[in-house]
Amino acid sequence: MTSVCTRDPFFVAVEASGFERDHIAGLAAGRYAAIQVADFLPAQICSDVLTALARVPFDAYDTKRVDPPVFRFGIGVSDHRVDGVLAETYWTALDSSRQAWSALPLDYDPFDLCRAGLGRDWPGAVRIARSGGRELGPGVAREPNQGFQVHFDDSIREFPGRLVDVNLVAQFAFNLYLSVPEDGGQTIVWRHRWGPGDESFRLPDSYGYRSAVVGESESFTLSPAVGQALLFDPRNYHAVLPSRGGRRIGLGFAVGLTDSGELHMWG
Ligand SMILES: O=C(O)CCC(=O)C(=O)O
Ligand SMILES: [Fe+2]
Repeated sequence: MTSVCTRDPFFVAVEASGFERDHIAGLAAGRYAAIQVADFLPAQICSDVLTALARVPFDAYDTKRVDPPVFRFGIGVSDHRVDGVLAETYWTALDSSRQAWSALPLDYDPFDLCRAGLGRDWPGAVRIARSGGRELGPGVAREPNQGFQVHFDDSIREFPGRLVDVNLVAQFAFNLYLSVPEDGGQTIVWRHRWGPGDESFRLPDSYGYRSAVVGESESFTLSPAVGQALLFDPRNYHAVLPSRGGRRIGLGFAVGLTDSGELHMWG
């Protein structure tokens, strides 16, 4: 009798002590679904960045589209997408966001450190992406205390006319966790990608979907730890569970692998 395989051996999260070229290439190729790196940045740096962020006010993402609310410091492209195009408002908001980040009492840019850590073993260039010749933002600090709905991220679907000035052959989402709650706050990733039938599960006016959209798909659940970095393919549906006891703050940005083997990041 042949045995029935119920788990996809390639739908796994690898744990490593740093971002290795083979793992990033494997994520792009579908050999892995996520890469987790504990102690990605020194604990002192994580704590200094968190202390700086704890003293400044966070805004909410557009609460009509993002409910329950998610707080953020810095801006992302998702709040400035109008009919699949990046609106001019993004650039004005980016100027204010750059000023707010550079006013933090830190003598380095935490996103520079994240890009350097992610690219340390990567053979190609690692840089911030451009859109229409202009450099996009480097990322955002996000605080989804009440969780993220089940959703996917795919700039090629969200910005069909193209968001970045290069051809992307793979996309990743990067998160570095700076503060995690005592309980809850797990990230769940399902082995399910968008299909046209999924739109019947879409929550009204929301970025999210009813959780039934993922059906019986297999999933893995990650409990973030302070200092840990997570890189995954955000075309797989994912969600963040609500937190209890403490803020859940992370730095996040999108990463695109280009057709010339570079890694381009944006917020
Ligand atoms: O905070 C997380 O763990 C994941 C957030 C998310 O939705 C993403 O990175 O695309
Ligand atoms: Fe996401």
